Amino acid sequence: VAEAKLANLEGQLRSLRSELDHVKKLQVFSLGQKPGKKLYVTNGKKMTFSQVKALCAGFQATVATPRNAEENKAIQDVAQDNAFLGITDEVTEGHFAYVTGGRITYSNWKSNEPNDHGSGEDCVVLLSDGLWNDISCSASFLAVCEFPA
Ligand code: NAG
Repeated sequence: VAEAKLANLEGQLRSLRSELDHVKKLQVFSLGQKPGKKLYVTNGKKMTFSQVKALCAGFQATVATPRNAEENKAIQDVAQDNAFLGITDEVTEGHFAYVTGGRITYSNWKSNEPNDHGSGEDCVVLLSDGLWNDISCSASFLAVCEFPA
């Protein structure tokens, strides 16, 4: 009886592995995933920065954060619209840092930005032209999450 149950479980495991393999291949194909490159995914929705953080965290992901020009372009291509980046100066005004920790080592600010305009701007939006502007964290922009390479 125990042997029969084990054989049955082994069969189900084989079937699940095969199905998972199939789903992974479909995902690579449909998202244009590149080996060794971070994956950026948008839900196509505009939301506040805290909502974007919560959305990405729910998928064990983080908010899209470009570390170089190539990643900046990859996010721009996925977003096709103004999108929040995982960078803020909420901790120390004027010191932009990754939400995941550490001062930024790459930036692509639009001229005269960041300027902490009006009542203050602690978040960062990637504009459709690829340049960055600091913006209010309570404004709504496209959500783009980042999955590790
Ligand atoms: C404002 C922008 C501000 C920018 C400024 C430049 C919004 C809500 N505010 O319209 O971030 O620094 O233009 O003149 O987009």
